[in-house]
Amino acid sequence: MTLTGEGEHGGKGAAPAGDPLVIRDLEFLGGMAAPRGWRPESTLPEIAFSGRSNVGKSSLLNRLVRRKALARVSQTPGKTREINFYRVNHAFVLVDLPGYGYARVSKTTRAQWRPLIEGYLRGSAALRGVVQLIDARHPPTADDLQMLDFLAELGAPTIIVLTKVDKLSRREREERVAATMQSLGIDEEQLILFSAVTGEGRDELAEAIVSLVGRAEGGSWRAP
Ligand SMILES: Nc1nc2c(ncn2[C@@H]2O[C@H](COP(=O)(O)OP(=O)(O)O)[C@@H](O)[C@H]2O)c(=O)[nH]1
Ligand SMILES: [Mg+2]
Repeated sequence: MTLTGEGEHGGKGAAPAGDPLVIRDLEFLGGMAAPRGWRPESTLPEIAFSGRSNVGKSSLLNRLVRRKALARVSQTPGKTREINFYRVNHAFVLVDLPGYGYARVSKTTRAQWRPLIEGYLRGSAALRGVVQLIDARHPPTADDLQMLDFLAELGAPTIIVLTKVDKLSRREREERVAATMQSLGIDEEQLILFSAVTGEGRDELAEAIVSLVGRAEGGSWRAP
């Protein structure tokens, strides 16, 4: 079975030509609720998605896999408390981390998430990379920067996605891209502009993920 499903589609219901990630099979494997709690036994490569609550993570995941409700689009930010695992094409696993930094969530609840998220990121031997979401309309929050520092310390390959870019004017886009590259010290190639409303950036993100998973043939960046 190929990763991208290339050459296996055609006819009725086929995805558009050139789709870097044709979803032929999608399965929810389960949720991890505690740092050393249950997690799937799957040893397939894992790509984790991180961002503050309400950044648009569920909407992005749904767009990515072309499903209406893979990840519930939440009206109640901060509700998802587990790390959810979704297997794609029997080839790799999308890992939906709980949204962090939502003010209305109690300090106690937030204190429980951090060890869960950090424990997973430190402990998953199958993790190949992280997609970090940042709201395109605002500078990265203190929580965003803390997460990025943590990822840098781990050495995890990281893709930065600016979400909800449909809400920006052309001029605001340019300003936010320049400011983000400067404040995070990254190149334009490490940055993906995304909109769950228009679908902008979906294929670019899919391609980046396929590439991270592909690199997994050689093992994790932290493998000995
Ligand atoms: N305009 C616009 N709104 C978005 C986009 N993505 C998410 N939203 C909205 O932002 C809110 C939070 O989205 P959700 O996907 O639940 O965020 P999550 O908490 O990070 O999973 C919802 O009201 C979405 O409809 C986007 O690309 N453009
Ligand atoms: Mg969500």
